[in-house]
Amino acid sequence: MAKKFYITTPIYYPSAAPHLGHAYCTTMCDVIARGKKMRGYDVFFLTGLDEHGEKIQKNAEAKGVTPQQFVDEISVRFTSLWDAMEIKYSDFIRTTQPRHEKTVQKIFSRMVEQGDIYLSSYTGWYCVHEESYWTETQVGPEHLCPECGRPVEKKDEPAYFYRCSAYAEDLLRMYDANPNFITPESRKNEMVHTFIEPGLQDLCVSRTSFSWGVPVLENPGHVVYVWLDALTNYITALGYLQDDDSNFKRYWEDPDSEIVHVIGADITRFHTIYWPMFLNSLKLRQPNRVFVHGLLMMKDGKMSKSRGNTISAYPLIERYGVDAVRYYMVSEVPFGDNGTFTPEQFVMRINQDLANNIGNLVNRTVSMIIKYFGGVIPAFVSGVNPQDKELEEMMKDGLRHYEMLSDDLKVTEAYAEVMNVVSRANKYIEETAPWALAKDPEKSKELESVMAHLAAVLYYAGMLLSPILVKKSPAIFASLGLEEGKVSYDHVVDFGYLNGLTVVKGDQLFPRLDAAKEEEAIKEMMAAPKEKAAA
Ligand code: ME8
Repeated sequence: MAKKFYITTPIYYPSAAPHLGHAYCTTMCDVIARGKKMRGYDVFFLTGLDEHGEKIQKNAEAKGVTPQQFVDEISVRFTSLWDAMEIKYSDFIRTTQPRHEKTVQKIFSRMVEQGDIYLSSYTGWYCVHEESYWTETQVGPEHLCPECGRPVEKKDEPAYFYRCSAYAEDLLRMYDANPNFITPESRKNEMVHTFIEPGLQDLCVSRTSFSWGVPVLENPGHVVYVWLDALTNYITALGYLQDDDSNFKRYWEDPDSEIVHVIGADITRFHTIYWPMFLNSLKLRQPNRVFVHGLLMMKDGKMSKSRGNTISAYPLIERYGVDAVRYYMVSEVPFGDNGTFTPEQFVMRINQDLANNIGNLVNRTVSMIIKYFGGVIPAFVSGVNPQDKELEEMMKDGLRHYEMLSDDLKVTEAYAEVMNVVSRANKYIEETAPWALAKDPEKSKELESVMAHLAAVLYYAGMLLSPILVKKSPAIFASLGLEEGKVSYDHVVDFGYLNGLTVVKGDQLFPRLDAAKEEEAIKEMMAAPKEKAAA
């Protein structure tokens, strides 16, 4: 039976339209999900929106619409962007959907019944922007939010609390038993030393000061505080405590299902401390991993909706194609590290990797097979040229590394393995010099072998890059004369698979860009008026 894999993005706040930072996280998850599907896993990929909270309520009021109208409008901006980015999610959860709200109420009631949640009152420093309460020490003498730097306000209200102390020990035991639970490792140390060791404060899980949230059935006037509401999306979307809970059984309850949450560093505390505790309360298994990716920044700091220093993915997709944008995200920022978006690097990646490396290999290989063999791919034989074996071994090793690195979520490195093989193949052309072999009738075997090897590399690269190059990968297969149904992961190092097929010359895969001109064009996109950039 196929191995199960459940991957989630954070559910984003639809307080404004999405920017390239949101697209980054979602694209990385899409690439991971597609990669697993390609390898035969049974995959469920969830993304969605976190639609409640004071910030949404205030933004809606400012616009003169209801919060529901407000989120309905912005949700379309998210789903349209995901369509444009070719994101193939299995489900899109919105926390205003009845399936979610009803389940959150059941979860809340159960926690109250169990004594995990109790009624008290809260006084604290509250940041409206981050929707977080902070302690006196955290806000410092100037009373500024430690996360976003905005002024915080003192608040006092009746509120329900989640009893964290009950589960702190379990949490540390769970981290010890699952060394990969939080990756990268540095994030785990930060959680343990900054939050758990000093003693966890009970978490406020309801509000009375605003109304845009899931009503607490036990106590009218209270709405569920946004993190208990938000985090549970990962199970409500699967049908937890609902009539049809088949996906929940399949992707969550099954101990063999691998569960991965991908998040940004800003929300690590919620996913690695509170979420495991909530799951403990519900007597549910833990996810296998919370992977903390880095931020995509602009030169002047973190890209964020409120700072207005965002760049939209749309003009980039329009001008360079979705594959180029997806490839840039995977290759430029090692997954887990922070990265800075610059027009120079964007253009350099396209030119160096896509145009000069893979694009060039496709172009040269197809042209030479047409020129020397009338378009028919010669039969694959091993060991004719001195470099043949090395190239074959590199492909086999590369495949093993690709799988291992992908499974470990070292996504950037995994795809770099594939691009290394492509570079090696371009070098193999220089070394074997097919144009010279073609002039010597004694060397026809050598020439056949070179062409068969190059075609095999195209199949290999087309397949392994397909989770990123969703449009161009089918074009590579088409140029090898393969019909859609004939493409399968099983043949990725099945070197004789292409024998006798007839290649087809297609359009240039990735035309080389005029660097200076394109850098200017991207700078203009970055300077576009905020509303346009966010569209
Ligand atoms: O925090 N670079 O929503 P949010 C890379 N609703 N990724 C970025 C980014 C950037 N510049 N900016 C945002 C929330 N992200 C909550 C989450 S989950 C149960 C609730 C990504 O709209 C990154 O993954 O502020 C970050 O964690 C997430 O968007 C935060 O999105």
